[in-house]
Order: sequence, then C-alpha cells, then structure tokens
Amino acid sequence: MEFHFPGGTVFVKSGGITNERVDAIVNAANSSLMGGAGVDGAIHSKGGVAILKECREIRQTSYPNGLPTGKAVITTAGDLPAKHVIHTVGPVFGQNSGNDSDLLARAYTSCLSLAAKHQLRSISFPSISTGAYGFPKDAAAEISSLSIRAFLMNYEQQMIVNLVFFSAKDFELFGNHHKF
Ligand code: AR6
Repeated sequence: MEFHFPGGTVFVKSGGITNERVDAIVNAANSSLMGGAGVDGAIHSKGGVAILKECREIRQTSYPNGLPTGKAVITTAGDLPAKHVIHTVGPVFGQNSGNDSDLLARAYTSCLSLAAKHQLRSISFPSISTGAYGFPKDAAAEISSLSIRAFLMNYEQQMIVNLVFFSAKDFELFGNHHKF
C-alpha cells in the first residue's frame, strides 16, 4: 500500500523494523531508554552497544528522570542498516487518564518533527504501543495514520515514511482501519 501527500509518501508493509535501510528507524522504547523486549529488544540486540551508550548519555544530560511519553530522541543505529534510531515512548494503554490517543499521536509527531529537524529523508515506524503497551490495533491505525497525514500535508520538503508491521495480519488490520 502507498499513499501520496504534498510532503511525501507513506509505504505500508510487513516485515522486521531492524532490516530497514533508511535514515531512521523508530524504537518503541520505554522511558528508561535502557532497552526492553519487542522492537526495543530487537534494535538493541542487533544494533549493538553503541546505541545503549548514547541512550545513557541522553539520560545523563537531558532526561535524568527518563524520556516522557510522547517525546522522541535520536541516536546512532550502531550496526543496523539504518543510519539513526529515533527512540520514542508510546502510552501504556489505559494508564493516562483518558489521554492515550493524544499521547500516541504525539509520539508519531515527535518522531517526524525530529527527523525533519535532522534533515532526514526516510523514516520507518513500527506500530508503537500495540505490543507490550496494549494499545488496540484498530484505534492505533486510525491515530497513527491521522498524525502522519497531518504532518505530511504541511511538510515543505519530501519525506518517505514506512509503516512496518510485524505480521501479515497486522498489516491487513491496518489496511482496514487507517484514515489516510
Ligand atoms: N519489527 C517490527 N515490528 C515489531 C518487531 C520488529 N522486529 N517486534 C515487535 N513488533 P512492542 P510497545 C511489533 O511491544 O507496545 C518493550 O519492552 C509488535 O507486534 O515492541 O510500544 C519496550 O522496552 C507490536 O505490534 O512495543 C517497552 O517497555 C509493535 O511492534 C515496551 O515494550 C510494538 O510492540 C513498549 O511497548
């Protein structure tokens, strides 16, 4: 599936995020930035210690109490084929006093804004918050597509945005619920 906007193109596919050869892949991290399971585990184990080292520096210099939900930071991608990793923290579903949707939208927008700030031209997203953090996949499809659409409608350069689903089933589900 692909969708065209004034500020770029979205490609939707299934696969593993760590295989993406792009300017940045997005990590569905937690606020510690110290790694975890799922996407986070795959990125740190395949990317090597250089990523964790930069995450430690970010914690020490900018976010001693952890990265807040909805924010994003950028590091090297170490040994991965991508050039950078943009780490964001999605909401733990049901634990944000009714603000889950807004926080998920903010996570996508923060990643895109950070990519633009660093002049990146291609970015690949996993489906943030829909694994360990329990966000319903149908609602996440609506929110992610609306956030990306809003960004690309106003972006003055060209960005390639890949949405990478871990299974054919999740890819299909997205196809039935997106708002592009
Ligand atoms: N490539 C693409 N998608 C993947 C991959 C992969 N290699 N692995 C899993 N997914 P999750 P979250 C899908 O749990 O919900 C970690 O422990 C998966 O099927 O990685 O934001 C962190 O440290 C799901 O649809 O992220 C945090 O503590 C989606 O990616 C916490 O989990 C996100 O699943 C974050 O939870």
